[in-house]
Amino acid sequence: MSKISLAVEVAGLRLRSPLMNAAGVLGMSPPILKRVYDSGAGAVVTKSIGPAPRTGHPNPTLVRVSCGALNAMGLPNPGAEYFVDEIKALKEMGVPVVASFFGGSVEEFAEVASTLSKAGADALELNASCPNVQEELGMLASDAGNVEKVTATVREETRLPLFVKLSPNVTDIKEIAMAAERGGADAITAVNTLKGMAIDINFKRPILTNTTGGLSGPAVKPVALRCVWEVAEAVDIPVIGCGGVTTWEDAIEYLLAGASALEIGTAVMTHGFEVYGQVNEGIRRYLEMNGFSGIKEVVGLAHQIGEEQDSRADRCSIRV
Ligand code: RRO
Repeated sequence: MSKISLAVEVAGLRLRSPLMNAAGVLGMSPPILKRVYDSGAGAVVTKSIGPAPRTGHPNPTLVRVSCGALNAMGLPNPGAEYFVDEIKALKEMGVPVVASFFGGSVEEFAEVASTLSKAGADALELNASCPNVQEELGMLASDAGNVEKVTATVREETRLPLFVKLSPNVTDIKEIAMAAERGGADAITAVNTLKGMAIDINFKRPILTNTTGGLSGPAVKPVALRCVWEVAEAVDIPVIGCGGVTTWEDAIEYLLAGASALEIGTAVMTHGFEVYGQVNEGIRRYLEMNGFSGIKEVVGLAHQIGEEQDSRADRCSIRV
């Protein structure tokens, strides 16, 4: 049995493993999230919680596509007040909880953050990036000014570690990440789903009732990995990678790109709860075989090697 620890500290949150589930994929039922933890995750992330109960979009809300899934759930959730007991139940079971949350306005974001902090969550993940919203703020993560304002307002409501989850559906994710950092975010989660759609060729109509939805799974990994790379270069706070992580090799790529922790979502649908244990084991073997003593030594390493290559290239071009 290997002695290498997979423990990480992200924005002041100590986790026994860098893995979490991605918000939404497994809902918010405490026994199901407990299974994620028992399968090897360091913490669990709830489905995004809003200020009031919400049924979400009518079915169909999920469709499998090649290399992934498209969803347009429409933020279904029972409302923050209802969720207080669910957080308490998870805490009683010894599970570290990251409460994902959203609002339709600056005030609603602040109100929900306050309720979830008091409920005993270990950290908050501000969902600035649902692709399936038509609220007052639209998709928050598409506007740097709004991201900074909301993050700063939420920051005043809570002392908990605050992650801000960004969208890949923007021109320049670095700009948005820097706005979240200025607003007081402790970490950036990169990224939410990529906006997409699927059409039923027999009915000749979009399959999702919402027409468009968010693409997740292996199909988005190269895009999400690029986002993590760019965000890691733009901010000084930790980055949490999210998008198509299925194997330990995916996880290592994300760590090398600059992620300090990872969220795994769609792979649970395709590979079951075991995915957390399998990815943990693969990371541990990789660390061992490459002579690393912990995760921290790998985080962002590809950037340093990139710099070395650049300086080698400079030296070559001077010689030429
Ligand atoms: O509920 C959803 O439709 C949803 C959310 Br809140 C999100 O953040 N990302 C996504 O793909 N779907």
